[in-house]
Amino acid sequence: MEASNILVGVVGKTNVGKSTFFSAATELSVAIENRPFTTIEPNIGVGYVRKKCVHVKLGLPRCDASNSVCLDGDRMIPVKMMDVAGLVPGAHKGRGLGNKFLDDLRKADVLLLVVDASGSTDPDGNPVKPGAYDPADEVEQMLREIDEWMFSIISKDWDRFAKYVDTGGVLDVAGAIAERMSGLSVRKKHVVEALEKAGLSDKPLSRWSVDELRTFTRVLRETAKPIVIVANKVDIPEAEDGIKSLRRRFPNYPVIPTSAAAELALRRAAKAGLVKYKPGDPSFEVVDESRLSPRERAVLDLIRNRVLERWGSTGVQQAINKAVLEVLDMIAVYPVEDPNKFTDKQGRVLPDVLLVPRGTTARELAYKIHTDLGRTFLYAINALTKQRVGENYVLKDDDVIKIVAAASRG
Ligand SMILES: Nc1nc2c(ncn2[C@@H]2O[C@H](COP(=O)(O)OP(=O)(O)OP(=O)(O)O)[C@@H](O)[C@H]2O)c(=O)[nH]1
Ligand SMILES: [Mg+2]
Repeated sequence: MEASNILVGVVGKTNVGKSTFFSAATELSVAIENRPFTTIEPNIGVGYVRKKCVHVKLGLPRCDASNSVCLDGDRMIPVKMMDVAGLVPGAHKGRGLGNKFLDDLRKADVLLLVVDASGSTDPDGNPVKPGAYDPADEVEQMLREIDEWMFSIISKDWDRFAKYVDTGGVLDVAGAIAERMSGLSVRKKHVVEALEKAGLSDKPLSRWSVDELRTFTRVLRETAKPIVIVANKVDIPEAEDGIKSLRRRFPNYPVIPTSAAAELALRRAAKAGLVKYKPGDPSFEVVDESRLSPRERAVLDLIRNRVLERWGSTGVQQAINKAVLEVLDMIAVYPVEDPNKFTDKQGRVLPDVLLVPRGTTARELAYKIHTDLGRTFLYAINALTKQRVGENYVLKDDDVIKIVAAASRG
């Protein structure tokens, strides 16, 4: 069973650490270099949301995680991730690599906007001395580029579409807009919300000014492509001021202090058996001091002092969790066959976990597992309480659920 269809997109200015972040999160090796435009083709991989495994809550000694991984009581739930080429201001006018590559992110549900919090790259991504630039300006420039990209998609053929909706007797205007933008993973609820926020719910589309269409685009971006600001390079002391500036100028965006390079180094050290470290941990443990080279020791000391003790973590896991669990508001649900033993047909304990939007009902879950299961749904059993629940039961985070369907009887 696939754990989720969520796609997390990694975007931002060139040379700020997007691929480093992606590599740390997915453990794939990709090209990383200190120069602009290292990445050209998108990198696609699997990262993980980290969440306490429900087997711990249930007091079970262990589980048999199958579509996910259980690391000593922490469920690592896969989500798709994509790292794309870097932007520069004016990309929508063709500067740098342009903005066409953002099309690869059309299906993204949430964007991680990686910025250089240390201010050590100029607007074109060239290395400069730390503190030379304000990362809040970088965020502003990047949001503008993302908006220009969306505007170019939305405004294409807009007049014809607007006339068709206004004169063609289309009753469901939001639905028509959503359908037109389904390629951008825009859903009707996003459109309804954006129309309301932009104050355009009742205005015929053909009477919108260009400015109104731009406002609508920006608001739609905020709802359909929500953004978490990954304030990277916090291992560099100048990032201290950068974080303050970001939080001051963008109070409505989550800002996660991050050191992607530190996370990458820790994961590699853990893989090599040099340290004990789980992604997202506030600290690590050296396995055997005598096995560390002086250089390795220096790097680990730096990570401990400048990143973990100062910021609490490397931020990579926190950014993914923030994006999926808080911004997208996903909850974890564990489907089982036997609600008493919490096992599947093969007797595996809590093998699968699914990420579903909060508000998902038992029947909707059944549909996600299998269309037949949804169609022939009879009732569900909440394995935590052993109670029978109906099709409209709204799932809660960490629910363990057995679905009983006509097709599965006998
Ligand atoms: N100090 C520091 N450097 C970092 C960090 N993350 C990445 N870097 C460095 O930043 C440079 C660029 O990293 P990449 O991951 O290639 O950046 P990118 O954003 O993917 O760049 P493009 O693909 O060229 O747009 C490399 O030298 C990295 O080692 C970090 O957390 N701290
Ligand atoms: Mg890159």
